[in-house]
Amino acid sequence: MQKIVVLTGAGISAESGLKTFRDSGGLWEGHDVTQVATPEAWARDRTLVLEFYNQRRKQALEVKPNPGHLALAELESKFEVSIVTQNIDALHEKAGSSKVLHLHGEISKVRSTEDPNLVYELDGWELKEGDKCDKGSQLRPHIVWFGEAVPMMEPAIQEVMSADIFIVAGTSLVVYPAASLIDFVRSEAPKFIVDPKIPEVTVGNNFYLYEEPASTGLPKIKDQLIQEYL
Ligand code: BV8
Repeated sequence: MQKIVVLTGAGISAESGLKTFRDSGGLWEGHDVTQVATPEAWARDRTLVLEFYNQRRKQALEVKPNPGHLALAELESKFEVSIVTQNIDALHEKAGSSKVLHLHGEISKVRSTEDPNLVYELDGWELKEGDKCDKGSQLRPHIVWFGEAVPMMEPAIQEVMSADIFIVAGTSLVVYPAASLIDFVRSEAPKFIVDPKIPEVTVGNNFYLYEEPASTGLPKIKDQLIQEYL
């Protein structure tokens, strides 16, 4: 069975109603995301960071997958499909994708500030000051902040290197090391990208370009793959 590996970003969740980083000019309620999603912000203003993620968690719990997520889930009936997402929402899982690697963490999870191996599913949307792990330390979002290492990068590279077919959907390829994953695709693997604003770095890099939203582009790619690669 041919293996498809898909790298997704905030753009695939845009039509489900979740703002992308670039859309809002990288701002949330006037705050620069790269200044709020950091260990320094957590040390300086924990309440602001808790509120930032509580608001996004509340939203993420309410939204539904769109035809882009669903097309990727449907491909599992004909191909082995492995999703590497930069997103912290659970829309791929809600759409039915069974193999999802979250490079930057998951909004529904929280972890101990004392022992990073103590990870919990948060019940509901709100994580509060004083919510503690079993060892008595404050819980934090189980998210990779800017300036923090990306522990899932090695497994993600292995996935991309094993791809027979590679798809990029809804990412500006600005954030590293995630963006460097496109350099690990085998030269013989066909590459597809779907984005209304195709990132510069992929132009002339022999990607099949689908300059349109994921909700229409991914169903088209799905049909093309079934026609040409089965
Ligand atoms: C690290 C969790 C070292 C948080 C995230 C200068 C140059 C280069 C790199 C750096 C630099 N300065 C610092 C760095 C490193 C930094 C980085 O890359 N910064 C960027 C801002 C330049 N990276 C890091 O800090 C990483 N860590 O380097 O650590 C280290 C090593 C060892 C030991 C210690 C330390 C950690 C990065 C992870 C940060 N966390 N997420 C949270 O979400 O709150 S990243 C966050 O931003 C998201 O997860 C996502 O990954 C990223 C946003 O990217 P996209 O998903 O691509 O979203 P974006 O809005 O940019 O693009 C959307 C795309 O969709 C667009 O192309 C748009 O056209 C398209 N679109 C819109 N609508 C649709 C659509 N597509 C399809 N359909 C549609 N309908």
